[in-house]
Amino acid sequence: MLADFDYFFAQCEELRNPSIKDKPVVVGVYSGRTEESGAVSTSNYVARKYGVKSGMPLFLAKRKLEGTDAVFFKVDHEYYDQISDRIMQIFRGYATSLEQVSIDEAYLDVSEQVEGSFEKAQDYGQKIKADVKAKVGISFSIGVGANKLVAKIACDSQKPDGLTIIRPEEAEAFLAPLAVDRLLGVGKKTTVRMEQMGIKTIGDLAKFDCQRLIEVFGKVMGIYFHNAANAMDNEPVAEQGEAESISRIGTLKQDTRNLDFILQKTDELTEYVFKDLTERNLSFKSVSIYVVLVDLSCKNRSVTFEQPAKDKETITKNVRTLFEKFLGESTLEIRRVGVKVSGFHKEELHQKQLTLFFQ
Ligand code: DCP
Ligand code: CA
Ligand code: CA
Repeated sequence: MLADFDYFFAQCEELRNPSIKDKPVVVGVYSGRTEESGAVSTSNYVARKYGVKSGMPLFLAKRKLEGTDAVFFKVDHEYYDQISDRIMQIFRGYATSLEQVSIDEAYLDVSEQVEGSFEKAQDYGQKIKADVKAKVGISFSIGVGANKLVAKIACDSQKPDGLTIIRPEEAEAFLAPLAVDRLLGVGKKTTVRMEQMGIKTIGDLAKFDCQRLIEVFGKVMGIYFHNAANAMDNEPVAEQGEAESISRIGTLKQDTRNLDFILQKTDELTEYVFKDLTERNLSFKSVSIYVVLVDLSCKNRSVTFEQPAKDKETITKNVRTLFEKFLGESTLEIRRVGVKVSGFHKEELHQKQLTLFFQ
C-alpha cells in the first residue's frame, strides 16, 4: 500500500488558514533576488485548474492567477515536517513495516492486517484515511497492489483523496495503456530510445523481447524493464533502520549573534528532539549544534560524555555551552540553527528491536 498526501505543502497551509480553502493556494520557494523571483513548490487543485504547476516560475503562476483571489505562501519546511511526522506515526500503528520515501509518501506493508485480501484492503484504507483526517486534518491518496510498483502507479492514477485497488489479476491490463515513463527509472533519454524501438506504452514494453532489451539497456536494466512492465516486483517494504541520531533544524526570525535570541529557538527545537527521544525511550552520549551562517556556510560543534544521559537539561545546558563557544570563534551572523543528540545506547536499540519482534 502506498500513501501520498494530497497537494501536500498547500494543504498544510489550508489546514492552518481554513478560510483560504476555496481560493487558489500557491506555495513557492522565493530565491530572494527580487520580490517576484522563485518557483512554485506546489499548489492546491483550485490553482491547478488555472494551469499552475510545480516548478513553474512564480511570476508565471501570478500571471495565470491574475484577477483571482489567489493566496501565496513561502515554504515552511519545519511546519510541513511536523505534520508529516504525525501522520507517519499514525501509519506505523497500521502497518507491519513502514518505508517512508519522502516527506509526503510512504509504503505500508499491510498484508498481514488485511490477511492478503484486497477486499479488506479497501476498508482498511478507508479506515486509515478517516483516522488521519480526524486526528491531523490532512487527506491523502492510497494505491493498493500486490507489490510496491503497482501500488505506486495505482496511487498516482486517482488523486486527490483517491483509494485505488489493483488486484493481481488486473495489474497487467492496468499498466498496459500507460506511457513507459510512468515506470521508475524510465527518464527522458530512455523514453526516446524506447520510442525509436516502437515502445510507447508499458504494454508494448511487456510484450517486447526481453533478450533485445538486455542488448540495448544492459542486463540489469533490461531485466528490470521487462519485469516491471509485466507488473513483477519483489522489493520488500523496507523499514529504515533505527535512526542513529535525532535532530531538528530551524530558521531564526532574523540573522543574529545574540545568544538569548538563539537559545530561544534552540529550546524550541530541543523540545521536539526530547519528545522523540522519550517516545523511543533512548539515552544519548552526544549533543551537537548545527549552524548555518549568513554566507550559507554550515558548521557543527559537539560534545560527548562518559556516561549516557536521558534528560532535557543535559541537552539545553550543552547547547548553551556549545553556542557560547561558537560565538567566540566566529564573527558572522547566524541564520539557521539545529540541535542533535546521538550516541544512543546499543543495548537499548537492540532491546527495542527484540520487543518489536516479539509483539
Ligand atoms: N515539491 C516541490 N517541488 C516540486 C515538486 C514537489 O517543492 N517540483 C514539494 C511540494 C509538494 C511535495 O513536494 O507538496 C510533494 O510532492 P508531490 O509530487 O507529491 O505533489 P503534491 O503533494 O503537491 O501534489 P499531489 O496531490 O499531486 O500529490
Ligand atoms: Ca503528494
Ligand atoms: Ca509525493
